[in-house]
Amino acid sequence: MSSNLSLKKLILDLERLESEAAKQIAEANDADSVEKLRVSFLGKKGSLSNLLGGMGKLPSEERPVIGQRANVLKAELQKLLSERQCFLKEQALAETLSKESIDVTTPPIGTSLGHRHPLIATTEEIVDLFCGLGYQVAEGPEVENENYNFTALNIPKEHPARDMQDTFYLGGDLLLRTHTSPVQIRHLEQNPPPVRIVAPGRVYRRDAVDSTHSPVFHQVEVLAIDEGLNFSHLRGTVLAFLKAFFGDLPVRFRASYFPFTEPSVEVDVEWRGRWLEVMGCGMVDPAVLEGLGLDPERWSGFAAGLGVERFCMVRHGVDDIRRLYTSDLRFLEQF
Ligand code: 2NM
Repeated sequence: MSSNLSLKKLILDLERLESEAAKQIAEANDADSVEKLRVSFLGKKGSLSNLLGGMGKLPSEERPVIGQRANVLKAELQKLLSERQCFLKEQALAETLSKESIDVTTPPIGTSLGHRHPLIATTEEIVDLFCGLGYQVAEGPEVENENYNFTALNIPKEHPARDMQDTFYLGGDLLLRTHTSPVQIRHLEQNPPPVRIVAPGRVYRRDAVDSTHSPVFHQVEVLAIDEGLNFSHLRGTVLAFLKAFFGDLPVRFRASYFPFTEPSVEVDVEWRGRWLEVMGCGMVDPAVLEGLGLDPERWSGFAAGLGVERFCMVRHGVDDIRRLYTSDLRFLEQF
């Protein structure tokens, strides 16, 4: 009878423990509290161990009844504890996510994208404008020979016109090109007209350095060869290009001389109250066409050459050409 009483009491205690534990677990609000509850209910010196300590007083046939119930209770509490732990974790994460936000437009720290050099950007802008008029890009070597750089361009040996473009001679008949015109000659040798090309690149002159001169600079040259091309086509092309690059500024054409064009002109734009020379051009001299085996009675064309540095300096108000070559980031980062 007494053992029956203790059995009932033990079962009641287990049931009370279960409901009490379930209540406290449901009320635990952080991971630490849940862990403390686990220790206090299921730990070695916890409530469940304590209760089962009283099992020794039971007759041996009743012990498995309690043992089984205790195991069920233990499993049940473990399940409640880990569910609560999961729930709290998820709740904390949801709260963090709702509070914290990432500004994806914030500039990165410590990296800088950089940008094109102003000279390259100007070259590309000029080339793009001519591409828009149907021209194709042609390129060639910076180390040239006398024939392509001078003779084929109607500048024979010993002719005073060679003095206008003194260059760096590399031995033999090799030299650094003084303009990109040799690219046009090479192109015409390989491609019969009609031709419309634009030749950007680095060129060399034996010049002393000052605020407007450099022994290395950049050119874009333009060439159109076709049947029936005349000075009006040259004028219209130059005006369309200058309007696209500078906007609607006054433009004037001045008679000039180049060995490879006849007639030849220099082109000025009025910029901040003064006339600025921006390019040279003309109708390709019949002697140049004949040298290429083209009949000047059938083919005619125009050519133009411009200095990229001048265009870049006018566009951005740069006062000294040397700023474009010294790679001072305080200067370059303004573009
Ligand atoms: C200029 C001015 C005028 C020019 C001529 C040629 C070629 F190859 F067709 F003969 N290319 N570029 C030329 C004409 C260049 O630069 C101021």
